[in-house]
Formats: sequence, structure tokens, C-alpha cells
Amino acid sequence: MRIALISLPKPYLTTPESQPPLGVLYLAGILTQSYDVKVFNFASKLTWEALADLQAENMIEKFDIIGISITSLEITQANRFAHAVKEFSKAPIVVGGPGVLNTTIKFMDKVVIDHCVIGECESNIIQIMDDIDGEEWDSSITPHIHRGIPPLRLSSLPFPRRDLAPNGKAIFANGENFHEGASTVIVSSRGCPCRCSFCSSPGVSNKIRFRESHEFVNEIEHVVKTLGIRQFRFSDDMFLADVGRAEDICNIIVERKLDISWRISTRVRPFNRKIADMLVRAGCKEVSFGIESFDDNVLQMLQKGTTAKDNESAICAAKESGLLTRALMMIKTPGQTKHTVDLNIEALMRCRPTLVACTVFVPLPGSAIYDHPEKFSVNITDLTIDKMNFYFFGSSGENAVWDGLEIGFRDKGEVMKETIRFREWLKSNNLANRG
Ligand code: B12
Repeated sequence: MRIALISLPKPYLTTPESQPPLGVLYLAGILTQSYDVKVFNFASKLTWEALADLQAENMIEKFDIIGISITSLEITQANRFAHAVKEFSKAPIVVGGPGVLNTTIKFMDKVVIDHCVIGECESNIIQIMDDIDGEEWDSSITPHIHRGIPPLRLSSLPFPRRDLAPNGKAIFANGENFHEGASTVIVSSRGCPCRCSFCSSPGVSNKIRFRESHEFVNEIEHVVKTLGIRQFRFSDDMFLADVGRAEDICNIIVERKLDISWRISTRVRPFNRKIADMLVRAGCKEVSFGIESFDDNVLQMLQKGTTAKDNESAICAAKESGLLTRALMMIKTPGQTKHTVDLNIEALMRCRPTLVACTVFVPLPGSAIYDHPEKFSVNITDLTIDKMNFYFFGSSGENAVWDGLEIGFRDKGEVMKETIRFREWLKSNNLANRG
């Protein structure tokens, strides 16, 4: 069987090639053991260029199954893409990825999407593909829904097949490079122990599971040896979910004298100077913190379990250790008051992270706010998935701010004005970033 696995274009990201699609590459690790697999990572292409690529290679009609990986925000793009592919291929189209949830299947275009796979699926992906290929499916009921079975032990999985997709550079803040050659992504865990109300992880991932520290570092060594890549984004939801385990990983990297640079994403709690120094010793160059806001009112509504004070001290501790810092923030969120933007600006002036990656809050399928907006004193007025534009800073000027949310009893115009004021401030202080 010949299987195409597609990661859709992401031209709105600053360096999409630097972050190859790990989920797809994990699946390729399993599927290539039995089948011919070709990965298409369209990264910075535009959709029509991606399609032209598929046709130019004269390849697509040779595939027996076409798989597309999506987040919720890519469903409309996947629908359009699938329509275009069906013009020149009869192969069944299957979508999977974090965007396929019970609550999002209704957004899939039944005419062109034949199968959906919900969740991680390494344990039964071969079976799913065999079923799709071998059985007669009732074409009046589409998409057919398959439940993925997540791997029991992450450490028993084959390494993701990074050799099947191109790797880019510049994974660090401000385009910084610490080594020659490309960058890549890697995960040491899946899932998150926290239950923030805006995050879709509770709906997307199972409970947190860790890889064994040695086995994780083995993958790093394998990447260095086989691909010569020394720059990594550890893309765990929360790398410091277990500080003892993070310490083990750092110690192993130091013991093996691996000359690598990496960045992590984590919460501001737990974080302190000791942890920062431990990370730096092992080659960590940058920490992205889930700050969200410097307004405690907002943090409470987001069920973040952190305070504005925690946010400032984590950024300061990281900077003292010499780390680059990225503040991941959201604006126009539940709990926003007329004071929120001032609180944000004042705190950012005090702690000055290297950059701020700010997005407009949208209720992601899989999150508590999407499921129960009333509990967070918001009203979602527009559920059209492709209008949920996150991006605060477009590739050419600004993107429109998504306007499908009413916050408490606040005047919509006022909230919009505050939001734009924050964007202008970030821009004029050179902190604006597209992520
Ligand atoms: C790293 C990361 C990124 C990186 C991606 C790097 C990369 N290419 O690997 C970058 C920075 C690009 C990114 C960007 C964004 N991300 Co992101 N990201 C993540 C993160 C933290 C880890 C992803 C990962 O590597 N997981 C590990 C792999 C192994 O799992 P996986 O991708 O889910 O793949 C498995 C299954 O889904 C399935 N599968 C995947 N693809 C396919 C395809 C087929 C055909 C099949 C059958 C199965 C299948 O099999 C895989 C193996 O089991 C997740 C958090 C999470 N918990 O997943 C968020 C997450 C995926 N991101 C999310 C979001 C919202 C975004 C952004 C929109 C945020 C923003 N404002 O910028 C953007 C844009 C992405 C887009 N195109 O829409 C949400 C998606 C929510 C949703 N409901 O869809 C998540 C879940 C975060 C969250 N908790 O809310 N992200």
C-alpha cells in the first residue's frame, strides 16, 4: 500500500520549516515498517502551490490512501484541499491530528473527507489503514470514525522519521542560530498535568505520559549523528511537569557531552534560578513561558493556577541565568477588565522578556471554555471555525481581531479598543512576534 501523509501549509508562522510535523513523522515511523509512505510537509507554501507540487510530481494518483494532519483551525483548509485532491485522485482521504475531536467532526466536509481518526493512534494505525484499504465502506455515511489507540509506553515507539521531511533553521527568538545546520522538534512527554480553561490539551491528549530520560536523550543523539542537527525545540506541553525528570535529562545531556542547543515551553510554576541554571548547563538557550496575562483576574478565569507575580519572577530568574525568554500571551480573554492592558504593559516594562508572542484568545474545541462558555462569563457569538483567527500580527500588517466573543457585561467596542492598544504598544516596543 502507498500512503501519502500531508501537513498543510502554515505560511503564517515565522519559520514553519524549522518545525517539522512530529505527529505525522511518528506515524511514518510505524507505517514505513509495512508500507510505502511519502510525507509532504508544505510548511511555508501557499495552498495552491502545495497542490501544484502534488500534481507536478505526478504522484498523487499513485497513492492508495491520502492522510491529512490538522489542528481544529485547519479544518476548512483541509476541506478545500481535499476537494482539490479528489479532482485527480480516487484514493480515500483520511484526516487525523489534534483537530479531530468528537466536537469537530461536524465541521468536516462529508463529500470529500472519507475517514476521521480521533487521537493518538500509533497502537492501531496499521489496522486502521488496512481497514480503510481493504473494506467496502458505505459511501452514504462519511466520514467514518476510527478511534486511535494511544501508545502505552512512549519509549517503545520508533523514532519519528525526520529524514522524510525537510528541516529548517532559526528556531530561537529573533532568528538566532547557535549551531550550523538545521533545527528540529522533539517531545519527551505527551499530555499536560494542568487543566487551563482555554487549552484543548484536556480534550486532545490523554493524561501526561513521560518517555524514559535515557531513551529521550538517545533520540537526540540519533538526530545529531544521522542528520547533523544540533538545535532542538522540546515541544512538550510542559517540559517541567516533573522537575526531577527534567533534571535527569539535563544530567544525561551533560554526561554524554552533547553539544546541542534547545528551547522549552513550560509554566511559570515551578520555575526559579536553580532550575534555570540547571537548564542552561545542559544547553538550553530559551524558555517560552505560558504567561497568558499579568492580570490575576484573567489568570483566575483561565484556571491557570499562577499569579502575575509568578509570571514576573519566572521571567526574571530565566534572564538572570542568561536564557532568552518568550512570553506567550493572550488578549481579549475571559476576565479581561479595563485595567488588564495597563497591568500587562507595566509588568512587561519591569521584566522585559526577549519577545512576546501574543495571540487573540479563541475558544478552541477541546477546551473547557468552548464546552461551557457560561461558566467563564463569556458568550461565543460566532462558532464559524475558519473565522477564529488567532493571529495578532499578520505576515503583511495586522490580521483582523476575531470578534466572536462577548466578555461578561463589557462593551464590545471598549474591549476591542484595549486590545488594539496592546498591539500598538507591543509593536512600538519591538516586542511583537508572529510565533
Ligand atoms: C509543538 C506544537 C506546535 C508547533 C508544531 C511543531 C510541529 N510541527 O510539530 C507549532 C509552533 C508550529 C504550533 C503551532 C500552533 N499550534 Co500547536 N501545538 C504543539 C504541541 C505543544 C505539541 C504537538 C506535538 O508534537 N504533539 C506530539 C505528536 C506526536 O502528537 P500529534 O501531533 O497530536 O499527532 C498524533 C495524533 O494527533 C495523530 N495524527 C496526527 N496527524 C495525523 C494525520 C493522520 C492522517 C492520522 C490518521 C493521525 C494523525 O497521530 C499522531 C501520533 O499519535 C501541541 C500540544 C499537544 N498536546 O499536542 C499544540 C497544539 C497541537 N497546538 C495547538 C494550536 C492551537 C496551535 C496554533 C493554532 C497556535 C497559535 N496561535 O499559533 C498554531 C498553528 C498550528 C496550525 N497549523 O493550526 C492546539 C491545537 C488544538 C486543536 N483543537 O486543534 C494544541 C493541541 C495545543 C493546545 N493544547 O491547545 N504548535
